[in-house]
Amino acid sequence: MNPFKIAYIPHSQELLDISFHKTSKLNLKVNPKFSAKKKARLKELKRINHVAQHIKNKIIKIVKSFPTFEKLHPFYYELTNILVNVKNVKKLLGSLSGTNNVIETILNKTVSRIRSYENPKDIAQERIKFYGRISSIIYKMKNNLEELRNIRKILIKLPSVSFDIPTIVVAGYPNVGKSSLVKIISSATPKIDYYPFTTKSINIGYTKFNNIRFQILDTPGLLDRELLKRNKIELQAIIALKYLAKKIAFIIDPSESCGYPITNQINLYREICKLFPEIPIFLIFNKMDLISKERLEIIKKNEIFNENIFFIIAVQGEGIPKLLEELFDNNN
Ligand SMILES: Nc1nc2c(ncn2[C@@H]2O[C@H](COP(=O)(O)OP(=O)(O)O)[C@@H](O)[C@H]2O)c(=O)[nH]1
Ligand SMILES: [Mg+2]
Repeated sequence: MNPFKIAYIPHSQELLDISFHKTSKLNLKVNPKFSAKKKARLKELKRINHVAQHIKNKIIKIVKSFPTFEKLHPFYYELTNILVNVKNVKKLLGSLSGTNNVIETILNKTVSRIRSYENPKDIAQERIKFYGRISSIIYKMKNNLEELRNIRKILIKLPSVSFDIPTIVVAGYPNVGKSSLVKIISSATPKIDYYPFTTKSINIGYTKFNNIRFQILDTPGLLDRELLKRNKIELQAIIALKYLAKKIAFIIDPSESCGYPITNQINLYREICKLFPEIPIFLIFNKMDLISKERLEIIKKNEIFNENIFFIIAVQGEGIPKLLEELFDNNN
């Protein structure tokens, strides 16, 4: 499951508007027997306490709605870290919590000043000054809140993966037909387009084979380059392979209509084999409708594959039943 159920984060102006608006609707009834001075004092105290409390509660709610990052499953921790940088999120949340202490201090000072004033006009003045101070504190948090809003948007949309279902991760270069395969074998409805990187994040589908439920992950295309040079989109695929894959379905497009030479695709395949030596990897040649027998023979001769290769036409479903039988065989 996606562990991020983060509370709504308002813009700074929005936070102030709501707090002041709610406070303006506050029931300010005080004992009619009290003196005018006392009545004025009590009303203003009620107002400032309400504003402070409302903002503080909102902030606490936001901060608490973030999970403890260290307790996250490593899949989600690493995904969070590459997408939004955990250290930075912690810093932002820390400074948001710190705002609450500042509000508390200002509130206490204002309360004692209001208590010491006799003139209702001075008391009202003090409340207005308090509103001003609170506003400037919240405005100072403007960029901070905007950044947290963006982080929230990213995190709440992370895929909801299950860790207790056998998982097959589909990997390969962009445009080789990963999403097409996932679509045909599972419940996922990934976006399929003739552009590399249409899959910018991980899509999930489920399927049953011989009564066993499988989770199929469609990952963003990987390119044949060093791990350190990989971008955020590609790293998501690596993280899915690392933490979730029971098996890997690695797709190659020998027709090269994906826009990438077969040698590069095979290099990537070899690299993935080296990175994950303990995970069974199924080598799949897709788009067999676009390549001649002669060309295929040349490729096979040049590359010397020791492994079993599956040949499919994902968009037509050809070769899929045979592939699935092996892929979903629990003894493999
Ligand atoms: N001719 C042919 N086209 C395919 C086949 N499989 C996928 N495609 C096309 O290749 C393009 C990229 O497919 P997609 O599944 O989005 O690739 P991904 O980037 O690896 O997920 C799309 O235009 C697909 O329709 C196939 O077996 N034969
Ligand atoms: Mg795709």
